[in-house]
Amino acid sequence: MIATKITTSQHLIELEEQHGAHNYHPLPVVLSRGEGVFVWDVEGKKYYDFLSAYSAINQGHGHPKIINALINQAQKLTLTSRAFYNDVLGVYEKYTTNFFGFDKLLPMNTGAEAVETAIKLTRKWAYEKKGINENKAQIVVCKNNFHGRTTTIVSFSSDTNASKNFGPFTPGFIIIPYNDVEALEKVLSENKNIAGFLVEPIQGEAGVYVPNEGYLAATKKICEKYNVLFIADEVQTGIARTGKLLAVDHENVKPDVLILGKALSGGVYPVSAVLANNDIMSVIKPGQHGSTYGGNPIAAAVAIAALEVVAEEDLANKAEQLGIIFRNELSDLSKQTNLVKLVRGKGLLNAIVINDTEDSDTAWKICLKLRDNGLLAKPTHGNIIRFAPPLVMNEEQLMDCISIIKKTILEFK
Ligand code: IF1
Repeated sequence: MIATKITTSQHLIELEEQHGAHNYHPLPVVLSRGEGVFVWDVEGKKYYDFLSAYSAINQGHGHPKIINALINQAQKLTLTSRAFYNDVLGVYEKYTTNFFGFDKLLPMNTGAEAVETAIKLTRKWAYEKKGINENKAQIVVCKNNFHGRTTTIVSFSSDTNASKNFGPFTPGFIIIPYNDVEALEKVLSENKNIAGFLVEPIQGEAGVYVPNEGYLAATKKICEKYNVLFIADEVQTGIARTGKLLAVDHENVKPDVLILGKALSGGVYPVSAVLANNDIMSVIKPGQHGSTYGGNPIAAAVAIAALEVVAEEDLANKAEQLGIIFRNELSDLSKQTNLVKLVRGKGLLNAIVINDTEDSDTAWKICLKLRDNGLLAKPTHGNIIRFAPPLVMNEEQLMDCISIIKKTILEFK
């Protein structure tokens, strides 16, 4: 039993520095408790969480319904593997396929695993249903995509920081510009071996890039025209974050393959999933794909609770309404200071673009000041600060956060 002596933030940072791989550069704050929209650091200072673990905590920290589902299931049965059935998985699969309107669900754990699953499913469908010659399938992706960090996924990243020296890379991917309908039409009309189009409805990591109205509907139509699967990566934009249950719902687009993660479990447990209809999902036969923890009883119980919270607390409409207030208030700010170039986003997935060069540390310094003023956020690439609070935030709290952001930026030197 490691003695849990009183430790300071600094000491805990030093522990990670000495004993942990340096694969992150966190904002210097050490959190020890979370509740709703708030987190507390080791010294007891309270903050608004304006990142929500990159949209995994849409339901707020420690939501009682989800935590109770975790505790109750953990005390009964945690893991069976898929060698045997368990009494929760089928219930979760039924609930979740109905919730999103698909025939089948393939349960995994992390977002990247779900993206990899979608890639394998799409390729298998291409060979066994579309009739593309084996090992010839291509999947179209977008420039500045972020779909996770496995070797195959970084094989089609356009961010050299994500891919450099991780080769050799997986072939079979074509990169086109994001938000460019003609680019998709061109590549699908010229190449008969396209199996799927993998797209984020809003590019989160790239800096909350919202495509033109109609982009998702137009690209879905083109996929139908060329019998190509439309694969929506809603790991970050899904689960009510952008003001609808799914970001594709803003354009009434029904993906052929839907990828979920993050807030599917409300940030309580790693849960991801791939959903598709029978004509696609039926190509996966026993023993052809899976994972030790995929579909475990805790994941199933937690995800049901997390989705029930989304429905019961009407989180999509909350995100929609609060997002409108947020962007209006922050747009005013861009008129008061040239430090803020613009505000963009949908629902409660927003970002401000700081008027400085990509490689400047201005956004980082602003986030340090936001931290001092009681609000936690972090820059994405360079000069963009993403703002993504839990969707359970109320209007009074949002206004409080907006005043913290305005104060911090207007006082920033
Ligand atoms: C990190 C970024 C966000 C995702 C989309 C799949 C995944 C993610 C659209 C993979 C994960 C996370 C990864 C996390 C930080 C965060 C992130 F900054 F990395 F890019 F949100 F924008 N599809 N995004 O956003 O899911 O395997 O992580 O469960 O790697 O630091 P995962």
